[in-house]
Amino acid sequence: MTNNTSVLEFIDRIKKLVNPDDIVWIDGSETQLESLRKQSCDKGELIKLNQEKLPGCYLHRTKLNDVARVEDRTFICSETKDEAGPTNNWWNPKEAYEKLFSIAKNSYIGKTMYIIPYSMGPIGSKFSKIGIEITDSIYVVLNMAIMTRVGKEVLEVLGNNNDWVRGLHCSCNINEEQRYICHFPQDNTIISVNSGYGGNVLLGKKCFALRIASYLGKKEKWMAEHMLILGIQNPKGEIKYICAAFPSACGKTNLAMLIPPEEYRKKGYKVWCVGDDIAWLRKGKDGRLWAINPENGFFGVAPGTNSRSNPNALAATTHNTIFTNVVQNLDDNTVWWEGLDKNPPSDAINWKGEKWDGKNSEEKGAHPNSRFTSPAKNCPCISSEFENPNGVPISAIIFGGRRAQTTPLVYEAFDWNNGVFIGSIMSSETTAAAAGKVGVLRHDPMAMIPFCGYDMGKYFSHWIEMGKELGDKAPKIFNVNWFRTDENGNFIWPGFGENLRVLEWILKRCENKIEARKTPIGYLPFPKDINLEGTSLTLSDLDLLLEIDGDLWKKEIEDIKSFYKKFSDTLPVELVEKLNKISKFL
Ligand code: GTP
Ligand code: SPV
Ligand code: MN
Repeated sequence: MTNNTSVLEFIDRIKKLVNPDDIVWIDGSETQLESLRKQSCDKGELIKLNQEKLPGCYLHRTKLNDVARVEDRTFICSETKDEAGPTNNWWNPKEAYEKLFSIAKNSYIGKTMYIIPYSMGPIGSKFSKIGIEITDSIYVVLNMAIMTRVGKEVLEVLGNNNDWVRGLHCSCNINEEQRYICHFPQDNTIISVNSGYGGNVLLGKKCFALRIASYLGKKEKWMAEHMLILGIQNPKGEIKYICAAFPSACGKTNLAMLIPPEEYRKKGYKVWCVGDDIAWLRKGKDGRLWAINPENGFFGVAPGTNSRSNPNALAATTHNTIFTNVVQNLDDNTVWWEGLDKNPPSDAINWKGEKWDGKNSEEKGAHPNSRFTSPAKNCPCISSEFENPNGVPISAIIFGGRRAQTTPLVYEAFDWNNGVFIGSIMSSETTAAAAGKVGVLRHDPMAMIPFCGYDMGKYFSHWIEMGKELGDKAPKIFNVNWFRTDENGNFIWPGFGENLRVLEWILKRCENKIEARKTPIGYLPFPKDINLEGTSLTLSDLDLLLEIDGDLWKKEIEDIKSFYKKFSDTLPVELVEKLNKISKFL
C-alpha cells in the first residue's frame, strides 16, 4: 500500500520480531471491515447483536483481568528519568525495549499481523498527525476504524515522510503480570503488550493523542489536552465554543452532548458536540486559540447513559457500535447496563460471560467501566465544524473534577496564570476508568495526571508560555464541580442538561455582561446570576453550592503545598506565587 521507506523498514523489523503467519494492510474499505467482523464473530471474539434493533452492532467481552487502563503499568521511556518527571512511571528506554521485545518475540505465530494506517484529526489538516498501529487483534482494528480515520488515504498524505507515530500492540496471553503500556517520546513509538482493553490498546487515543502528542505539543508550541469541545448556539444563532478538562468518567461525554433544559430549548439554545475526550489546540492566524478533536468516534462509558441523562449518546449507540463488557439481553439479543432503564433483563449474560438474572441478582451486570465505541457522525448533535481542518475558536476553558466537598459549583480565574494554577491544583475522586480503588481523592492537574508524556512541571510552564503567546486573546479559564453532595451524600446540583445554566454564566462572563464576586480563590457568581427557572432548586441551594469553607480550603492549601513539593525545580514560579497569595488570604 505504500513505498514509504521508513514505514516499510519498521514493518519488516516488527514482522521478523513477532513472526506472523499473515500480513493484512487495513485499507479502510467497508468490504474489508465487514469480512473482519465475520471472522471475529467466527472466533467468538465478537457477538453479533440483533441486527433489526441494533444494525451494525456487536458485543465484546474482555478477559476478567483486563477491564480498564493500568496506570501502574504505564511508562514514559524517555532518555532520562527527569524528562518523565515526578508524576510518571519511568523506564530506561534500553531496558524497556529489551523487555518488550522479549515479550513480543514470536507472539504472532499462528496469527495475522494487521497494519492500521490512521490519522488523528481530519486527513490532511495541518493540525493532524499520522500513526501506524500494528496489532494481532481484530477487535483493535474494528475499534480503531471507528475511533480514527483509517486507510489508504492516510498513507497517500504521508507520502515518503518519516514523521509518524509507530505503534505495536501484542495481545500475547493477556497476562497482567507481563502487561506494559510504554511510550518512547523521543522515538515517536508506543508498545503495548498483554492487554486488549480500550485505552491500553487503541494506541491512537490516550497513548498517541495525549502522551506522545503532549510531548510534541511542548516542542512545537501547541497543546494536547484531555478535553471535550462543545459549541453553544444562542437564540441569535451565534455559536461560542468551550473546552473542558475533567478526569476520566467525570462527565466529558455527557457535557459534550448536553441537551438544553426545556426553557432554553424554547428560547432557541442548541448545543453542538465537536469532541468528547481529547482536544488539540493551537494559536490561529487571528491570534485566538483554536481546537480540533483528533478522534473520529466516541469510546464512552455505558453505565448511567440513558434517554434522560444523555439521549444523544444513546442515539449514537443504536447502530454501527461495538459494546464492550455490557450485559447481553438474551430475550432479543440486545444490550443493557446499569442506569439504562429500570428494567434489567432476567434472561441475560453479564460482562463476565455468566448467566445473569438482572431482576434477582445483587451483582452488577455490566462492568462499571463498560463502554460503547460509536462513530462521531452517529451523534445527532455532532457539530458542522467536526471535520473543519482549522477547528473551532475557543472562548473559555473549563477545569473540573469530582469533589463531594470544598470546590464550588463554578468559579472564574483572575487571569490566565491564575487559571493555570487552578488547573494545577485539580483533585478528583478516582473512578472505574482506571484499575485500582474507586472514590479516592487524588491530585489530577488538568485531568492529565495519567496522560502527560513528560515532566508535569514543564507542562505547567508550557501552559504559562501559551498564555503569553495568546496575550489578551487567551480564553478565560473557569473551574466547575457538578458533584458536591449534601449531608446525606446526594448530589445537590442536578447536573447533565442543567449544566447549561452554568455554561451560560461562563459565557456571560466571557462577554463581560455580568459582575461577579471577588473571593480569594477567584470570581464567584452572585446566586441571582445563575438561572434557576424551571428547576426545583432554591437560592439557598445555590448558597450551599457556591460556599467556600475556609477550614476546608486551608486543608486544601496544605495538601497542594505537599503536592507541589514533588516537583523540585521544574515547577514554574508563577504557580508558587499564586499559591502563596491564596494562602495569605484564606
Ligand atoms: P471518560 O470517557 O472516561 O474520559 O469519561 P467522561 O469524562 O467522558 O465521563 P462521562 O460523561 O462518561 O460520565 C461518567 C459518569 O459521570 C457517568 O456515570 C455519568 O452518569 C456521570 N455524570 C456525567 N455528568 C454528570 C453530571 O453533570 N452530574 C452527575 N451527578 N453525574 C454526571
Ligand atoms: C479515559 O479513561 O479517560 C477514557 C477511556 O477515555 S480510555 O480510552 O480507556 O482511556
Ligand atoms: Mn477520557
